[in-house]
Amino acid sequence: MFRLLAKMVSMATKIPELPPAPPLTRPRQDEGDSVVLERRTQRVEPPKMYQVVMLNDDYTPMEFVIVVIQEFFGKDLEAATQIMLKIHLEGKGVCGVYSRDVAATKVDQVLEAAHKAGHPLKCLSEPVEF
Ligand code: TYC
Repeated sequence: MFRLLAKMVSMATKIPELPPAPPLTRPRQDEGDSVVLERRTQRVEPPKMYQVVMLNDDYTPMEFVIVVIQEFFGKDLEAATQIMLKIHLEGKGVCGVYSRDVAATKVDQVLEAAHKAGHPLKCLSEPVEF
């Protein structure tokens, strides 16, 4: 009877054994009592950007190009005039930088406006090189 009682007390007060610990992964316990957390910063590539390049030609009136640059690229008269002159003197110039879809839309808008007005004005979009 006493032995049974002793066994019951022993079972009731015994600290249960822990299951075997899993292999150490992160977070890691080092020799001391500190926990080492590895910080992994997720780096995301910035989205590729596209510049809309306008090309010079001998026929499209300067005034038309200035209006187009103001209208579709949000430039004021002075900025649009400078871009137009750069294109006129150097053969091409960047009107703006956008995501791929927006740049493609700008190109379509310019080409449609030029075509409707009967001018040979051309522009294209290309990825910006860093
Ligand atoms: N070269 C044109 C002219 O002398 C003007 C012009 C400027 C045309 C820019 C196109 O993208 C252009 N009338």
